[in-house]
Amino acid sequence: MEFVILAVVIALVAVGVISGLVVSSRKKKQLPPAPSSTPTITPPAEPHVGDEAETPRDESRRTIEEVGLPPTEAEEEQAPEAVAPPALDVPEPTAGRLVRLRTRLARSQNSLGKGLLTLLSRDNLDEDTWEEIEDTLLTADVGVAPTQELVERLRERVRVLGTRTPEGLRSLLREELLTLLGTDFDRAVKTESGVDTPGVVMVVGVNGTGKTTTTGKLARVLVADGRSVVLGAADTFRAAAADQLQTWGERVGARTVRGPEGGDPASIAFDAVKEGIGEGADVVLIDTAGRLHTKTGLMDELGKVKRVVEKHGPLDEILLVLDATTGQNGLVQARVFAEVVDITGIVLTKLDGTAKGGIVIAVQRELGVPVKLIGLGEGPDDLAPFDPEAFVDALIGD
Ligand SMILES: Nc1nc2c(ncn2[C@@H]2O[C@H](COP(=O)(O)OP(=O)(O)OP(=O)(O)O)[C@@H](O)[C@H]2O)c(=O)[nH]1
Ligand SMILES: [Mg+2]
Repeated sequence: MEFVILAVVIALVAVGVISGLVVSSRKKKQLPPAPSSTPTITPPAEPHVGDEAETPRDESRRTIEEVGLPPTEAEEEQAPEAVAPPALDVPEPTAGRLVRLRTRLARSQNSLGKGLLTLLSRDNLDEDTWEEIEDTLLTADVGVAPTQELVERLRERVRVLGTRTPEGLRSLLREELLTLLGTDFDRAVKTESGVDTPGVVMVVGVNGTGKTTTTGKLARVLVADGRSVVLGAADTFRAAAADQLQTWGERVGARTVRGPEGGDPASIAFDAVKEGIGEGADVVLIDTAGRLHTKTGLMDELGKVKRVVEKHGPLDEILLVLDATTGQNGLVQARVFAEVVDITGIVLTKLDGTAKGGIVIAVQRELGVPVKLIGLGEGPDDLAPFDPEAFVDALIGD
């Protein structure tokens, strides 16, 4: 009886050893020396840490046909090309974005709205209260002239209408803020040339305001709308700038035209438009630098980029990107840029990180150009079309 059990054990171990040989060539090396002729009982190797993670003994074994050879070095090098391209992102539609992102606006800005409403709901709207209202608006970067205008009109209407209820005052405030923002600007980003060539959009602004991020987010919006996009990396200040843009593009399948670091931004922009025309793209988006290598001023350079691109035809949109958190500084920048290139729209970024949403009013006033887009976060879909009504509602709560 004992002999039978021993024979069965020997047979099992032999099967185990032989099938172990075909499992993998690596495993082979760890096995004890191969039995010479007749299998002998070899004690199982000492278990090591992590042994449990290995294939259990009784799992079905692969045959030699199923076990492929390890890739050769040459194959390993080629491997990445053989891999299917990564799936493209499906960007969110723009409709309803401001609603989705509204809490971000409200979170940072309800100080303005709440402050104003608290003041307006005081029983006695005396001189001091009106002054506090003025201060609140100024603190939110609405700007001196628009603030005075708003307070004057509000005072007058409150007096004439005898409005006293918080709801009544709230709706008057809403109307006045909307008047300041202007409800009849065309705020659509113009991405169609009206002829057979791609629409061309140039994005400008000082460094760090969010130009590249905005260009990337805008490309996503366009792709989501079924348009084909070519990106022009006309920021040659550092190679990483073009990489950053290209990364955005790759996620949605938009190609990036780029040149050498320190190369001529105008010629890259020119090439981007040329290639966009060549391949029948719908839109070409040109990202520009906020800083330069050369001694030429940023403004001279931008003027040149614009002139050179316009050899292909007029630019359809020049977006000035301003960082809302820089407040009044942004206005000074806006003025300088507006002198060199004809700004057609403003993108106000980082509104998620400031209580100074009033800058929207100030900057439109300054340039006479509408805010068209707002940035409400670093996420790829955190760019929303600017809608005055939704904005004011978020500002003062509805
Ligand atoms: N919170 C927040 N961050 C933003 C927003 N837009 C851009 N940023 C961040 O701002 C930083 C600068 O953005 P970039 O797009 O690189 O700015 P840029 O204008 O291209 O900068 P330069 O190329 O150096 O001129 C990045 O960390 C962005 O993620 C926004 O709407 N909200
Ligand atoms: Mg950039």
